[in-house]
Amino acid sequence: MSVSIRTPARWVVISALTALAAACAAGPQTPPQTSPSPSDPNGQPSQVDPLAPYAPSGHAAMDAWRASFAARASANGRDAYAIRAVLEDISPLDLYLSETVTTQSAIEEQAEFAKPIWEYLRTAVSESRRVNGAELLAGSPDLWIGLENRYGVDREALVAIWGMETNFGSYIGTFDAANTLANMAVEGRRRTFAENELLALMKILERGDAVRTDFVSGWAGAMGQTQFMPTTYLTHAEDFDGDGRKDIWRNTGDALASAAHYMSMSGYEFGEPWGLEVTLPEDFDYSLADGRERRVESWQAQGVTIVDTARGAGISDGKYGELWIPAGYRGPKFLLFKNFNVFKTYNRADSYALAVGLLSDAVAGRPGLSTPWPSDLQPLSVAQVKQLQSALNDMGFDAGPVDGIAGRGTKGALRRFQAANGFIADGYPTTEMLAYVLSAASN
Ligand SMILES: [Ca+2]
Repeated sequence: MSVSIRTPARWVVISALTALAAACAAGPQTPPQTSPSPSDPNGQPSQVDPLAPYAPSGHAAMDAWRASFAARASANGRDAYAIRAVLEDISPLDLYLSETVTTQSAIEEQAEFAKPIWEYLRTAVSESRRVNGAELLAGSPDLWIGLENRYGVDREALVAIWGMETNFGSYIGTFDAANTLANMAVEGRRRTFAENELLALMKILERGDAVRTDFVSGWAGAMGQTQFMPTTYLTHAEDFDGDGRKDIWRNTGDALASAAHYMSMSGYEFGEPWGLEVTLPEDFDYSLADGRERRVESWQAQGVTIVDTARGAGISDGKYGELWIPAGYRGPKFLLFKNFNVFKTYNRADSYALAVGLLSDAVAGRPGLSTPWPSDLQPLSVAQVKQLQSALNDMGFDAGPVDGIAGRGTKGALRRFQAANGFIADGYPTTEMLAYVLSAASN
């Protein structure tokens, strides 16, 4: 899609007016203010009225929403200057406000859920990304040491997040966060969320951490080299170089420090693996891959073996980990630790966190996976997953709602079917397994 950032021309006018007002206020002949006046971020009196009519956006519902939201933001205590700056230049985007339904459903589609995991990983953890990440790690050792010392987050994890979010700062999006979030609010399904993010943008301006023209974002409002939503920026952005701005757009140190601060606050464990590849014995009880964390020593007692013996030796027996089998018994298997969940605070998809983990290992020069992905397997379509769910439900295996998403409930039900019918009970839906289930259900 080719939506460019709108030049905030009116914002320039407002800025000039505000500067003029400030200059006048500083002069000796300034008349006394007749009523309490809102202030700009520097505490200067402002002539900006947040509730004065805005120029029409060309979209009636957007204009009505803006008038209402400006009043609520003002009642919420937001500065007149900041309200006006955020709401002045909004305009309808087809992405959110088009009449066609297909565009709307495209918004909701998350790439992580649409492709088999190995296809997703092929682009997310590409060889060029590994090479670029490794070069960036080697290129500025002082930066990485400084970040590790201050935040306790491993450099390879930081570079992997940076690579995943914006290809190391090379693609930070072409939207304006204020406009895209305003569109989201008008569209309506995520109005409360979007309005809260817009209030955060206003607070950022009030604090002076960034300026209005900084707010470059992706289509959903995530900003800068590490794709922070405005509320995350408010709570976690950092001014690493101490120049008074939290510039996650242009300043790599600020961006990476902000990501490191966020990961640190999410419980990142320095020097610990996010996960380790394991192998399982042939008679392994796959129902143990149920999302429950167990001690490493318990896993070892079940025959779970860490492939990288050197790194495995550094893991304490009492550490808790979850067994994860993302692509069935033929594919790679993992013990996942705390840092995997820290990656998921960035993006809740398991496949995203796995990509971050594998990329972090790759840029650190660690060996890749010993077991290949079963890429010959054809993933089930949504319609096929529904058939599977419905057949499992008919036979009493309780797959939950027939929604076409092969989640935890579906996999658990399939596992119970497999165990009852003499298959390896990995719960992984293949076309072959679907055929068995449909055949059993029709008998
Ligand atoms: Ca800075």
